Amino acid sequence: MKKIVILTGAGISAESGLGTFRAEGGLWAQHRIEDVATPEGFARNPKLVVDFYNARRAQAAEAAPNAGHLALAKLEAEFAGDVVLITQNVDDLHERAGMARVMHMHGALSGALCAACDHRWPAPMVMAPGDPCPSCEKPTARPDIVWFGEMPYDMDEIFDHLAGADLFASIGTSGNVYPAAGFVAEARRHGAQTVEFNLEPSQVGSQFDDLRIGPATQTLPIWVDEILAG
Ligand code: BJW
Repeated sequence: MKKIVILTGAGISAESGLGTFRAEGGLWAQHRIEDVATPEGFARNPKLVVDFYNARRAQAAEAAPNAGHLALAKLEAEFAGDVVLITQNVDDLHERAGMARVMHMHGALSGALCAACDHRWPAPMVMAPGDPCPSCEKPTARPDIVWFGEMPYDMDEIFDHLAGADLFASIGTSGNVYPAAGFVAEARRHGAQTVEFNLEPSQVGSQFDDLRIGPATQTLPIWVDEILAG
C-alpha cells in the first residue's frame, strides 16, 4: 500500500470539546444553517455571522488536539508511503497535533477573505462586520469559510488524490454534506479500499468496506498501529 487519503469531519474534534453540527444540542441546534453558513445569511446579518465565527475561533484556540489527531500525525510521520489529509474542519487541531500537510476544504477560522477581491489574510481573533480588506480597502472582510452554495477549496487536487488512493479513510463525518460525502464513492471507483470511523454508520456508511465503530480517540490509535505494523 502506497497512498492513504483521509477525510476528517467534526467528530474528530468532538473529544477536544468542539461541538459537532448535527448532534442534538450541536452547532445547528443553536443557529439556523441558512443564517450562519450561507453567503445570503452573511449579507442579511453580517454581525450574527462574524460573531458566530469569532466565538468558534475563541473555542478552537482553547481546545487541544486529542489522541485521534495525534494518531494521524504519527501516521503521516512514520508511514513509508504518502498520507494525504483532507479536513472539513475549520479548526487547526490537526496542525497543532503536528500534521505537516492539511487541506482545509471548507476553509479555516484562522483566515479572512475579501468578498470583493478574493484577497486572503490571517484573521484577527475578533473580526468585525465591515472590516476593511488590506488589499482593495473595501469594507468587505469575511471569515475564510466555505458556506453552502460555494465551491470548496482544492477540489481538483482532492479528486486527483482520491483517484490515486490505495486506502480511503473517513473519520467523524455524518455524510450529509457534498462533495465530501461523495469521496468514498470516488475512491472506490478508482479501486481504493475504504474504511469509516464513527460512533454510528454515517449516511454513506454502507459504501465502506470496513466500519470501525467507537470514539476516534480510541479507534484511530489502534488503526494507525495496525497500518504501521504492515
Ligand atoms: C464521532 C465522534 C467521535 C461524533 N468519534 N465520530 C442536494 C443533493 C446533494 C448536494 C446538494 C444538494 N443541495 C445542495 C447541495 C450541495 C451542498 C450540500 O451538500 N447540501 C446538503 C445539505 C445536501 N454543498 C455545498 O453547497 C458545498 N458546495 C458545493 O457543493 O459546491 C458545488 C460543487 C460541485 C461539484 C464539485 C464540488 C463542488 C459547500 C458545503 C459547505 C459546508 N460548509 C459547512 C459550514 C462551514 C464550516 C464551518 O462553519 O465549520 O461545513 S456545513 C458543516 O457541515 C461544516 C462541516 O464541515 C460540514 C460537514 O459536517 P460534519 O463534519 O460531517 O459534521 P456532523 O456534525 O454532521 O457529523 C459529525 C459526525 O461525527 C457524526 O456522524 C457523529 O456520529 C460523528 N462523531 N463524535 C468519531 N468521538
